[in-house]
Amino acid sequence: MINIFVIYTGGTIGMINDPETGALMPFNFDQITENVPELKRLNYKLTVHSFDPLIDSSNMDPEIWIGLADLIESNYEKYDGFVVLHGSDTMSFTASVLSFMLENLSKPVVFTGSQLPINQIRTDAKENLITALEIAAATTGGKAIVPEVCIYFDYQLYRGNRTFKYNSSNFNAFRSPNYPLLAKAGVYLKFDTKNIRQLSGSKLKVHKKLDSNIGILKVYPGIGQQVVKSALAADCKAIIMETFGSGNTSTKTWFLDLLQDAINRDIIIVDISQCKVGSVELGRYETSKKLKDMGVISGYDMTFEAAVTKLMFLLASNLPVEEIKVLIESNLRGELTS
Ligand code: ASN
Repeated sequence: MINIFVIYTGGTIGMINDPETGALMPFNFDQITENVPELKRLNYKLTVHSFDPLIDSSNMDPEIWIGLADLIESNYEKYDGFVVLHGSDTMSFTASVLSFMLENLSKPVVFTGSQLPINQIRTDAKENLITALEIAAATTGGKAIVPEVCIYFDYQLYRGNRTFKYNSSNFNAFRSPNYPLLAKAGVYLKFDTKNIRQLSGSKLKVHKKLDSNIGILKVYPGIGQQVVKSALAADCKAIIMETFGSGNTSTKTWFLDLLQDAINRDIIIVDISQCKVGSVELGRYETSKKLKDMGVISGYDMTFEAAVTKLMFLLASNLPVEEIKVLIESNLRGELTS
């Protein structure tokens, strides 16, 4: 029988309304099983680990991510696949960070959740949960079909580190504009194997250190010198700079001088675009040529979620800054196309 380890972290899927305030808050796993009698008809052995306390995913943080990676590592040999029930708000961050922490993954880690609680009549939770379990259990020739950290939501299976939460009110909450779907669920569950990462054959290696010393500089026309100065003066090891179009910024001397000064202080500046589709191409325009010359690093087509978590993972590695810069621009887990 197929053995699946379900990790229930919280999120809307298992929430009920607080009788006093009316606000949605997480509730225990029994509430999930009671509402999905179909689970008994699946021929899988499910083992459930519930977080204590269960959380709304807005309270997710690196310490919990390390605990999650640890939990998967210590149960890795016993199970065929993992399903993580998680709030949708930060699901893309958690899926991204786990893709970096779980090196040489050969089993599915499928994230899912829902936009409506499982006890509501029009809920999207049941389909998401049942199909996520089927994906975690799917094998061919004795091997997992999807040995990746992925997100299943609203009939679509995505590579986790390519997603972001796009919609807070519809069931199709996620988008992955720079990487195609891994599978689509309709009458059949159709895997697109050419988009799924192949196994390396090496043993799982779990990285359990993260460094969140990261700053953000989101540029906009008219951004003031003081704003840029304070963003770059923060005591950070790396700054994610969210730029225009294919990685462009103002070419004002004061702006470029402030960036150069930060780089001289060994702060890594990673350029990702405010556009959700397409890639940073440093040097394509005059407005990014100088960035490239001074040593700004390209985030290519990485999502913000992937960029933040990749930096947390790499900054904790204790590698020299120059090596970290090379790795940021490299494709480590299918998170970027360079
Ligand atoms: N606030 C919820 C969470 O992220 C949203 C959801 O799950 N749909 O925990």
